[in-house]
Amino acid sequence: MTIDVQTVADLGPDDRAAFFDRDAGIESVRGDVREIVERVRTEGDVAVREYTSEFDDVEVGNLEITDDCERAYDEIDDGMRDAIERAAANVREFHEAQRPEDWRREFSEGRTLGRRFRPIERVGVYVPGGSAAYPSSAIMGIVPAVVAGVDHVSVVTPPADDMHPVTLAAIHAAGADAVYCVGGAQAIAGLAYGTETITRVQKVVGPGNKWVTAAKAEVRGDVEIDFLAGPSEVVVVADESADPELVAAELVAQAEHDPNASVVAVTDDAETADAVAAAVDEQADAREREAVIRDALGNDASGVLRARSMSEAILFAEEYAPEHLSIIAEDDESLLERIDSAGSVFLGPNTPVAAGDYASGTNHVLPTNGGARVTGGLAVETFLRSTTVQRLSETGLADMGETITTLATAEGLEAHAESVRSRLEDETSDDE
Ligand code: HSO
Ligand code: ZN
Repeated sequence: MTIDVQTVADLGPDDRAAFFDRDAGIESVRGDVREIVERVRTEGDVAVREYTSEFDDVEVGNLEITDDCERAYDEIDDGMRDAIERAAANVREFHEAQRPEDWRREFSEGRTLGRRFRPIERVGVYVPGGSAAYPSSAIMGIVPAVVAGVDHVSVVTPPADDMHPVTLAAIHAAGADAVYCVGGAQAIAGLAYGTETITRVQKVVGPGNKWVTAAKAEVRGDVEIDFLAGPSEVVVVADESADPELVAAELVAQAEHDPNASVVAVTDDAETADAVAAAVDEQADAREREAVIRDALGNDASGVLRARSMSEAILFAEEYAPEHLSIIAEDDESLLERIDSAGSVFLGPNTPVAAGDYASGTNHVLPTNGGARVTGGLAVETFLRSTTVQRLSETGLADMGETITTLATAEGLEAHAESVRSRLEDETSDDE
Protein backbone atom coordinates (compact mmCIF):
# COMPACT_ATOMS: atom_id res chain seq x y z
CA MET A 1 0.00 0.00 0.00
CA THR A 2 1.20 3.49 -0.74
CA ILE A 3 -0.12 6.47 1.09
CA ASP A 4 -1.51 9.28 -1.03
CA VAL A 5 -0.48 12.79 -0.24
CA GLN A 6 -3.53 15.04 -0.06
CA THR A 7 -3.56 18.80 -0.47
CA VAL A 8 -5.15 20.81 2.32
CA ALA A 9 -6.60 23.37 -0.08
CA ASP A 10 -8.29 20.65 -2.13
CA LEU A 11 -10.11 18.99 0.78
CA GLY A 12 -13.88 19.25 0.36
CA PRO A 13 -16.22 19.95 3.26
CA ASP A 14 -16.78 16.22 3.91
CA ASP A 15 -13.04 15.48 3.93
CA ARG A 16 -12.45 18.32 6.34
CA ALA A 17 -15.27 17.17 8.60
CA ALA A 18 -13.74 13.69 8.67
CA PHE A 19 -10.52 15.21 10.01
CA PHE A 20 -12.10 17.63 12.43
CA ASP A 21 -15.13 15.73 13.81
CA ARG A 22 -13.52 12.46 14.79
CA ASP A 23 -15.88 9.95 16.24
CA ALA A 24 -14.86 8.15 19.42
CA GLY A 25 -16.99 5.19 18.25
CA ILE A 26 -18.93 4.97 21.49
CA GLU A 27 -22.38 5.20 19.92
CA SER A 28 -22.35 1.55 18.89
CA VAL A 29 -22.14 0.28 22.49
CA ARG A 30 -24.27 2.86 24.26
CA GLY A 31 -27.32 0.60 24.68
CA ASP A 32 -25.35 -2.35 26.07
CA VAL A 33 -23.39 -0.08 28.35
CA ARG A 34 -26.56 1.42 29.80
CA GLU A 35 -27.73 -2.05 30.76
CA ILE A 36 -24.38 -3.02 32.31
CA VAL A 37 -24.23 0.17 34.34
CA GLU A 38 -27.78 -0.28 35.59
CA ARG A 39 -27.21 -3.90 36.64
CA VAL A 40 -23.98 -3.12 38.48
CA ARG A 41 -25.70 -0.20 40.20
CA THR A 42 -28.56 -2.36 41.45
CA GLU A 43 -26.88 -5.77 41.89
CA GLY A 44 -23.30 -4.88 42.86
CA ASP A 45 -20.64 -7.60 42.98
CA VAL A 46 -22.92 -10.28 41.52
CA ALA A 47 -23.30 -8.31 38.31
CA VAL A 48 -19.60 -7.39 38.27
CA ARG A 49 -18.65 -11.07 38.46
CA GLU A 50 -21.15 -12.08 35.79
CA TYR A 51 -19.95 -9.46 33.31
CA THR A 52 -16.33 -10.32 34.07
CA SER A 53 -17.03 -13.92 33.22
CA GLU A 54 -18.94 -12.95 30.07
CA PHE A 55 -16.57 -10.32 28.65
CA ASP A 56 -13.16 -11.27 30.06
CA ASP A 57 -13.74 -14.98 30.30
CA VAL A 58 -12.32 -15.00 33.82
CA GLU A 59 -13.96 -16.35 36.97
CA VAL A 60 -12.51 -13.97 39.53
CA GLY A 61 -11.86 -15.12 43.06
CA ASN A 62 -10.97 -12.02 45.02
CA LEU A 63 -11.98 -8.85 43.23
CA GLU A 64 -9.50 -6.93 45.32
CA ILE A 65 -5.86 -7.44 44.31
CA THR A 66 -4.08 -4.69 46.25
CA ASP A 67 -1.61 -7.13 47.80
CA ASP A 68 -0.88 -8.76 44.43
CA CYS A 69 0.34 -5.41 43.18
CA GLU A 70 2.82 -5.09 46.02
CA ARG A 71 4.01 -8.64 45.40
CA ALA A 72 4.43 -7.97 41.67
CA TYR A 73 6.47 -4.88 42.51
CA ASP A 74 8.79 -6.91 44.71
CA GLU A 75 9.15 -9.68 42.13
CA ILE A 76 9.79 -7.85 38.86
CA ASP A 77 13.37 -7.51 37.79
CA ASP A 78 15.47 -4.59 38.92
CA GLY A 79 15.73 -2.94 35.52
CA MET A 80 11.96 -2.90 35.19
CA ARG A 81 11.48 -1.56 38.71
CA ASP A 82 14.03 1.19 38.01
CA ALA A 83 12.24 2.18 34.80
CA ILE A 84 8.91 2.40 36.62
CA GLU A 85 10.42 4.40 39.48
CA ARG A 86 12.27 6.78 37.17
CA ALA A 87 9.17 7.46 35.07
CA ALA A 88 7.01 7.87 38.19
CA ALA A 89 9.57 10.25 39.73
CA ASN A 90 9.57 12.48 36.64
CA VAL A 91 5.76 12.50 36.51
CA ARG A 92 5.62 13.27 40.25
CA GLU A 93 8.10 16.11 39.93
CA PHE A 94 6.24 17.75 37.03
CA HIS A 95 2.90 17.42 38.80
CA GLU A 96 4.25 18.74 42.10
CA ALA A 97 5.25 21.86 40.20
CA GLN A 98 1.58 22.31 39.25
CA ARG A 99 0.16 22.27 42.76
CA PRO A 100 -1.54 25.64 43.27
CA GLU A 101 -0.93 27.56 46.50
CA ASP A 102 -3.80 28.94 48.56
CA TRP A 103 -3.80 32.73 48.33
CA ARG A 104 -5.51 35.87 49.62
CA ARG A 105 -5.17 39.44 48.46
CA GLU A 106 -6.62 42.80 49.40
CA PHE A 107 -8.14 44.00 46.13
CA SER A 108 -9.27 47.35 47.54
CA GLU A 109 -9.26 48.75 51.06
CA GLY A 110 -10.97 46.28 53.35
CA ARG A 111 -11.91 43.83 50.59
CA THR A 112 -9.77 40.70 50.89
CA LEU A 113 -10.51 37.74 48.63
CA GLY A 114 -8.76 34.45 48.01
CA ARG A 115 -8.87 30.85 46.92
CA ARG A 116 -7.99 27.66 48.70
CA PHE A 117 -7.54 24.22 47.17
CA ARG A 118 -8.41 20.91 48.74
CA PRO A 119 -8.19 17.42 47.27
CA ILE A 120 -11.22 15.37 46.36
CA GLU A 121 -11.41 12.58 48.95
CA ARG A 122 -12.04 9.44 46.90
CA VAL A 123 -11.17 8.97 43.24
CA GLY A 124 -11.14 6.01 40.88
CA VAL A 125 -8.55 5.47 38.15
CA TYR A 126 -9.12 3.17 35.19
CA VAL A 127 -5.93 1.41 34.09
CA PRO A 128 -6.30 -0.37 30.73
CA GLY A 129 -5.23 -3.99 30.62
CA GLY A 130 -5.66 -7.03 28.43
CA SER A 131 -3.92 -7.01 25.05
CA ALA A 132 -2.95 -3.38 25.55
CA ALA A 133 -1.50 -3.45 29.07
CA TYR A 134 -0.40 0.04 29.98
CA PRO A 135 1.74 0.35 33.11
CA SER A 136 2.48 3.90 31.96
CA SER A 137 -1.21 4.79 32.23
CA ALA A 138 -1.19 3.58 35.84
CA ILE A 139 1.51 6.12 36.60
CA MET A 140 -0.25 8.89 34.66
CA GLY A 141 -3.59 8.36 36.39
CA ILE A 142 -2.50 7.65 39.95
CA VAL A 143 0.50 9.93 40.55
CA PRO A 144 -1.33 13.27 40.01
CA ALA A 145 -4.07 12.13 42.41
CA VAL A 146 -1.50 11.25 45.04
CA VAL A 147 0.32 14.55 44.48
CA ALA A 148 -2.99 16.41 44.88
CA GLY A 149 -3.40 14.71 48.26
CA VAL A 150 -6.39 12.50 47.43
CA ASP A 151 -7.10 10.40 50.50
CA HIS A 152 -8.24 7.22 48.79
CA VAL A 153 -7.20 6.29 45.24
CA SER A 154 -9.01 3.21 43.93
CA VAL A 155 -7.78 1.53 40.77
CA VAL A 156 -9.64 -0.81 38.46
CA THR A 157 -7.88 -2.87 35.82
CA PRO A 158 -9.20 -5.74 33.71
CA PRO A 159 -8.65 -9.28 34.99
CA ALA A 160 -6.75 -11.96 33.12
CA ASP A 161 -5.57 -15.44 33.98
CA ASP A 162 -2.09 -13.95 33.98
CA MET A 163 -2.30 -10.38 35.11
CA HIS A 164 0.42 -8.23 33.54
CA PRO A 165 3.04 -8.02 36.32
CA VAL A 166 4.50 -4.72 35.17
CA THR A 167 1.09 -3.07 35.23
CA LEU A 168 0.45 -4.37 38.75
CA ALA A 169 3.90 -3.22 39.88
CA ALA A 170 3.36 0.25 38.37
CA ILE A 171 -0.01 0.55 40.14
CA HIS A 172 1.75 -0.17 43.42
CA ALA A 173 4.67 2.17 42.73
CA ALA A 174 2.34 5.01 41.77
CA GLY A 175 0.67 4.79 45.17
CA ALA A 176 -2.83 3.32 44.77
CA ASP A 177 -4.73 2.59 47.99
CA ALA A 178 -7.02 -0.18 46.69
CA VAL A 179 -6.90 -2.17 43.47
CA TYR A 180 -9.70 -4.23 41.92
CA CYS A 181 -9.45 -6.60 38.98
CA VAL A 182 -12.44 -5.52 36.97
CA GLY A 183 -12.48 -3.83 33.59
CA GLY A 184 -14.83 -2.37 31.00
CA ALA A 185 -18.14 -0.65 31.68
CA GLN A 186 -18.72 -2.79 34.77
CA ALA A 187 -15.58 -1.32 36.36
CA ILE A 188 -16.69 2.25 35.74
CA ALA A 189 -20.14 1.49 37.16
CA GLY A 190 -18.55 -0.18 40.21
CA LEU A 191 -16.51 2.95 40.94
CA ALA A 192 -19.43 5.29 40.29
CA TYR A 193 -21.99 3.53 42.49
CA GLY A 194 -19.90 1.28 44.72
CA THR A 195 -20.48 -2.42 45.28
CA GLU A 196 -20.03 -4.66 48.32
CA THR A 197 -16.31 -4.77 47.48
CA ILE A 198 -15.58 -1.63 45.47
CA THR A 199 -15.48 1.70 47.30
CA ARG A 200 -17.70 4.31 45.72
CA VAL A 201 -15.67 7.27 44.46
CA GLN A 202 -16.45 10.90 43.70
CA LYS A 203 -14.55 11.17 40.43
CA VAL A 204 -13.55 8.61 37.80
CA VAL A 205 -10.57 9.24 35.51
CA GLY A 206 -8.44 7.45 32.97
CA PRO A 207 -8.41 6.19 29.42
CA GLY A 208 -10.07 3.07 28.12
CA ASN A 209 -11.68 1.40 25.14
CA LYS A 210 -15.08 2.36 23.78
CA TRP A 211 -16.89 0.41 26.52
CA VAL A 212 -15.05 2.30 29.21
CA THR A 213 -15.52 5.62 27.46
CA ALA A 214 -19.25 5.01 26.87
CA ALA A 215 -19.63 4.02 30.53
CA LYS A 216 -17.92 7.23 31.66
CA ALA A 217 -20.38 9.18 29.50
CA GLU A 218 -23.24 7.16 31.05
CA VAL A 219 -22.33 7.73 34.72
CA ARG A 220 -21.40 11.39 34.23
CA GLY A 221 -23.77 13.40 36.38
CA ASP A 222 -23.90 10.81 39.16
CA VAL A 223 -20.12 11.03 39.51
CA GLU A 224 -17.55 13.46 38.16
CA ILE A 225 -15.36 12.33 35.29
CA ASP A 226 -12.20 13.77 33.74
CA PHE A 227 -13.15 13.78 30.03
CA LEU A 228 -13.70 11.25 27.28
CA ALA A 229 -10.33 9.93 26.12
CA GLY A 230 -10.60 7.90 22.93
CA PRO A 231 -8.08 6.36 20.53
CA SER A 232 -4.69 8.11 20.25
CA GLU A 233 -4.10 10.99 17.88
CA VAL A 234 -1.08 12.87 16.63
CA VAL A 235 -0.60 15.75 14.21
CA VAL A 236 2.97 16.48 13.11
CA VAL A 237 3.54 19.93 11.61
CA ALA A 238 6.80 19.81 9.66
CA ASP A 239 8.75 22.06 7.32
CA GLU A 240 11.53 21.20 4.90
CA SER A 241 14.07 21.09 7.74
CA ALA A 242 12.34 18.03 9.24
CA ASP A 243 13.74 14.55 8.71
CA PRO A 244 10.89 12.66 6.98
CA GLU A 245 11.90 9.44 8.75
CA LEU A 246 11.33 11.06 12.15
CA VAL A 247 8.00 12.51 11.09
CA ALA A 248 6.94 9.10 9.83
CA ALA A 249 8.11 7.46 13.07
CA GLU A 250 5.76 9.72 15.05
CA LEU A 251 2.81 8.72 12.88
CA VAL A 252 3.59 5.03 12.98
CA ALA A 253 4.14 5.07 16.76
CA GLN A 254 0.74 6.48 17.64
CA ALA A 255 -0.91 4.42 14.88
CA GLU A 256 0.18 1.19 16.57
CA HIS A 257 -2.11 1.92 19.53
CA ASP A 258 -5.41 1.26 17.91
CA PRO A 259 -7.01 0.64 14.49
CA ASN A 260 -9.06 3.76 15.26
CA ALA A 261 -6.04 5.95 16.03
CA SER A 262 -5.73 9.09 13.88
CA VAL A 263 -2.32 10.25 12.64
CA VAL A 264 -1.54 13.22 10.42
CA ALA A 265 1.53 14.90 8.99
CA VAL A 266 1.10 18.33 7.45
CA THR A 267 3.91 20.20 5.70
CA ASP A 268 4.38 23.06 3.26
CA ASP A 269 7.09 21.20 1.40
CA ALA A 270 6.10 18.87 -1.44
CA GLU A 271 9.25 16.78 -1.23
CA THR A 272 8.90 16.34 2.52
CA ALA A 273 5.27 15.25 2.07
CA ASP A 274 6.24 12.60 -0.50
CA ALA A 275 9.15 11.40 1.61
CA VAL A 276 7.00 11.13 4.75
CA ALA A 277 4.35 9.13 2.89
CA ALA A 278 6.99 6.74 1.57
CA ALA A 279 8.69 6.42 4.96
CA VAL A 280 5.40 5.73 6.74
CA ASP A 281 4.74 2.92 4.32
CA GLU A 282 8.19 1.44 4.76
CA GLN A 283 8.24 1.72 8.52
CA ALA A 284 4.76 0.21 8.84
CA ASP A 285 6.04 -2.82 6.93
CA ALA A 286 8.73 -3.37 9.51
CA ARG A 287 6.53 -3.13 12.60
CA GLU A 288 5.06 -6.09 14.46
CA ARG A 289 1.74 -4.32 14.79
CA GLU A 290 1.59 -3.60 11.06
CA ALA A 291 -2.08 -4.56 10.72
CA VAL A 292 -3.17 -2.13 13.45
CA ILE A 293 -0.95 0.57 11.98
CA ARG A 294 -2.36 0.11 8.47
CA ASP A 295 -5.92 0.31 9.77
CA ALA A 296 -5.14 3.52 11.63
CA LEU A 297 -3.41 5.00 8.57
CA GLY A 298 -6.51 4.22 6.53
CA ASN A 299 -8.81 6.25 8.78
CA ASP A 300 -10.53 9.29 7.32
CA ALA A 301 -8.90 11.44 10.01
CA SER A 302 -5.39 10.17 9.12
CA GLY A 303 -3.13 11.21 6.25
CA VAL A 304 -0.13 13.03 4.88
CA LEU A 305 -1.09 16.54 3.82
CA ARG A 306 0.53 19.28 1.83
CA ALA A 307 -0.22 22.85 2.75
CA ARG A 308 0.51 25.95 0.65
CA SER A 309 2.34 27.54 3.57
CA MET A 310 3.33 26.82 7.16
CA SER A 311 0.58 29.21 8.08
CA GLU A 312 -1.98 26.95 6.44
CA ALA A 313 -0.35 23.91 8.06
CA ILE A 314 -0.56 25.34 11.56
CA LEU A 315 -4.14 26.52 11.02
CA PHE A 316 -5.02 22.97 10.05
CA ALA A 317 -3.44 21.67 13.26
CA GLU A 318 -5.32 24.24 15.33
CA GLU A 319 -8.63 23.25 13.79
CA TYR A 320 -7.84 19.56 14.30
CA ALA A 321 -7.23 20.14 18.04
CA PRO A 322 -5.18 16.96 18.36
CA GLU A 323 -4.36 14.99 21.47
CA HIS A 324 -0.66 15.32 20.59
CA LEU A 325 0.91 18.00 18.42
CA SER A 326 4.49 17.66 17.28
CA ILE A 327 6.16 20.64 15.61
CA ILE A 328 9.35 19.83 13.74
CA ALA A 329 10.18 23.07 11.97
CA GLU A 330 12.72 25.86 12.09
CA ASP A 331 10.30 28.38 13.47
CA ASP A 332 8.65 26.05 15.97
CA GLU A 333 8.15 28.58 18.80
CA SER A 334 6.40 31.12 16.60
CA LEU A 335 4.24 28.39 15.06
CA LEU A 336 3.31 27.33 18.59
CA GLU A 337 2.16 30.89 19.29
CA ARG A 338 -0.68 30.24 16.88
CA ILE A 339 -1.89 27.09 18.63
CA ASP A 340 -4.60 27.24 21.28
CA SER A 341 -6.05 23.75 20.95
CA ALA A 342 -3.80 20.75 21.58
CA GLY A 343 -3.60 18.30 24.47
CA SER A 344 0.20 18.14 24.63
CA VAL A 345 2.82 19.78 22.40
CA PHE A 346 6.21 18.31 21.44
CA LEU A 347 8.75 20.74 20.03
CA GLY A 348 11.76 19.94 17.90
CA PRO A 349 13.35 16.86 16.37
CA ASN A 350 14.53 15.37 19.68
CA THR A 351 11.14 15.32 21.35
CA PRO A 352 9.20 12.22 20.35
CA VAL A 353 5.64 11.85 21.62
CA ALA A 354 6.81 8.59 23.21
CA ALA A 355 8.87 10.65 25.68
CA GLY A 356 5.67 12.12 27.07
CA ASP A 357 3.87 8.79 26.74
CA TYR A 358 6.30 7.22 29.20
CA ALA A 359 8.81 9.20 31.09
CA SER A 360 9.54 12.88 30.52
CA GLY A 361 7.00 13.84 33.19
CA THR A 362 3.99 15.34 31.36
CA ASN A 363 0.72 13.46 31.51
CA HIS A 364 -0.36 11.19 28.67
CA VAL A 365 -4.03 11.03 29.61
CA LEU A 366 -5.23 13.71 27.21
CA PRO A 367 -8.44 14.80 25.51
CA THR A 368 -9.05 13.32 22.06
CA ASN A 369 -11.64 13.93 19.38
CA GLY A 370 -11.30 17.72 19.59
CA GLY A 371 -11.69 17.79 23.37
CA ALA A 372 -8.53 19.94 23.48
CA ARG A 373 -10.71 22.84 22.28
CA VAL A 374 -12.20 23.00 25.77
CA THR A 375 -9.98 21.09 28.19
CA GLY A 376 -6.45 20.00 28.98
CA GLY A 377 -5.23 16.59 30.08
CA LEU A 378 -5.03 15.02 33.52
CA ALA A 379 -3.32 17.31 35.97
CA VAL A 380 -3.18 18.02 39.67
CA GLU A 381 -6.19 20.36 39.30
CA THR A 382 -8.22 17.37 38.07
CA PHE A 383 -8.13 16.12 41.66
CA LEU A 384 -8.65 19.40 43.49
CA ARG A 385 -11.69 21.48 44.28
CA SER A 386 -11.39 25.16 44.99
CA THR A 387 -13.13 27.31 47.58
CA THR A 388 -13.22 31.08 47.58
CA VAL A 389 -12.74 32.97 50.86
CA GLN A 390 -13.42 36.62 51.70
CA ARG A 391 -13.28 39.07 54.55
CA LEU A 392 -14.63 42.62 54.37
CA SER A 393 -13.82 45.33 56.84
CA GLU A 394 -16.40 47.96 57.76
CA THR A 395 -14.83 50.23 55.18
CA GLY A 396 -14.79 47.42 52.60
CA LEU A 397 -18.50 46.75 53.05
CA ALA A 398 -19.42 50.44 53.17
CA ASP A 399 -17.63 50.98 49.90
CA MET A 400 -19.84 48.38 48.17
CA GLY A 401 -23.05 48.94 50.14
CA GLU A 402 -24.88 50.91 47.53
CA THR A 403 -23.86 48.63 44.68
CA ILE A 404 -25.14 45.56 46.51
CA THR A 405 -28.42 47.07 47.70
CA THR A 406 -29.17 48.52 44.28
CA LEU A 407 -28.74 45.16 42.57
CA ALA A 408 -30.55 43.24 45.33
CA THR A 409 -33.52 45.59 45.06
CA ALA A 410 -33.57 45.16 41.29
CA GLU A 411 -33.80 41.40 41.83
CA GLY A 412 -36.65 41.89 44.30
CA LEU A 413 -34.54 40.36 47.06
CA GLU A 414 -35.09 42.86 49.82
CA ALA A 415 -33.70 40.59 52.56
CA HIS A 416 -30.38 40.51 50.76
CA ALA A 417 -30.31 44.31 50.69
CA GLU A 418 -31.34 44.44 54.33
CA SER A 419 -28.53 42.09 55.43
CA VAL A 420 -26.12 44.72 54.14
CA ARG A 421 -28.03 47.83 55.24
CA SER A 422 -28.40 46.63 58.80
CA ARG A 423 -24.65 46.26 59.11
CA LEU A 424 -24.03 49.70 57.66
CA GLU A 425 -26.60 51.23 59.99
CA ASP A 426 -24.96 49.52 62.97
CA GLU A 427 -21.74 50.98 61.88
CA THR A 428 -23.23 54.50 61.64
CA SER A 429 -24.73 54.24 65.14
CA ASP A 430 -21.40 52.91 66.48
CA ASP A 431 -19.69 55.91 65.03
CA GLU A 432 -22.15 58.30 66.73
N1 HSO B 1 -0.07 7.66 23.49
C1 HSO B 1 -1.01 7.17 24.49
C2 HSO B 1 -0.39 6.77 25.76
C3 HSO B 1 0.54 5.62 25.72
N2 HSO B 1 1.48 5.40 24.82
C4 HSO B 1 0.65 4.60 26.62
C5 HSO B 1 2.18 4.34 25.16
N3 HSO B 1 1.66 3.82 26.22
C6 HSO B 1 -2.00 8.27 24.81
O1 HSO B 1 -2.63 8.69 23.72
ZN1 ZN C 1 1.43 6.28 22.82
